[in-house]
Amino acid sequence: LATKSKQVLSIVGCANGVAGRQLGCEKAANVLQESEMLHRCRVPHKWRSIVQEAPSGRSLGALPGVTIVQKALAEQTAAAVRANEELLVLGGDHSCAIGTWSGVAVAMRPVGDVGLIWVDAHMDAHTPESSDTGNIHGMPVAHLLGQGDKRLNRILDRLPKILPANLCLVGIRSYEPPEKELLQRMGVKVFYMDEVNKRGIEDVMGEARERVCRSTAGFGMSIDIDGFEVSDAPAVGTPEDGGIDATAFLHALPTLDMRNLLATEIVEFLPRFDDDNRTSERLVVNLIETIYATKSFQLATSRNIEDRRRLPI
Ligand code: 5AB
Ligand code: MN
Ligand code: MN
Ligand code: MN
Repeated sequence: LATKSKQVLSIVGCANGVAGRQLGCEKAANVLQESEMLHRCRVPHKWRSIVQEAPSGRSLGALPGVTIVQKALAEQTAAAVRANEELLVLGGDHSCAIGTWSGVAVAMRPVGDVGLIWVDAHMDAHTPESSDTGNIHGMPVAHLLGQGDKRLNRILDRLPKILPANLCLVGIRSYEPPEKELLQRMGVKVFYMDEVNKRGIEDVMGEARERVCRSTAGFGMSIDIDGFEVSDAPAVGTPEDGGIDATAFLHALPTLDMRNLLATEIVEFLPRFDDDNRTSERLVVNLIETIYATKSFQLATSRNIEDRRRLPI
């Protein structure tokens, strides 16, 4: 692990969009690969690959195509984890979480379970049966927990990829009753937006990180940018008012112990909806820079946040 601080960040793009409410997320990986803002990012990085979407229908008609793409993505993320690479996945609509975390979980099986912090406005905990829209970007959480369609919950192996106790959702403010029932029944911790507003995002993310690391070999973050305030991330297909303040989130990140962060994914960026200042693209790059500057600093100095609070740096 110690050598990871000197490593180049490996980026896997997933150019998928048919599982979203609106088409367009499939353009994000290529936009980010060409992004001047990302080129100037002070975290050294290289693109490992971009997984391309297979032709398929929309809504539940996308399921066969999504299965093919997510298996290919899972093979990429598993290979990156096995090679001890520092891994970032850039989506794509949020169905790419099925591939990202299936690959990470299967590659980590010999070491232990994987914890996951899910930052989102939505629960993404539908099954094909419970969903009103049939849009698979609203279903990755259920499938990672082993629920739903076997084509999507048995990628690379037949086991559930994330255990309920190792999962926390943060920023939630839009969901349908069957999603809440599933998560409650399985015992998944949800930090709703009203709790974030009361306690502050730093406190909530600290508790979430602590929970997902209690009995795991490391943790990941799946960041749906519609979790943030719409003015901070306008370029999304399913905006919801009253989200996480992005500046507060960026300030909270360096207070988290990131040393056992296994991978991050940033999803649901829909480039054609960005504003003239490219606010959403800027947020994606700021998230990458803050997360990986924090992690490499903590590894290089072997300090966690408790040490940093004691020592002047
Ligand atoms: B996202 C909705 N619950 O199932 C559905 O952006 C929205 O990945 C899902 O969080 C939003 O279609 C999925 C109404
Ligand atoms: Mn969302
Ligand atoms: Mn989502
Ligand atoms: Mn969305």
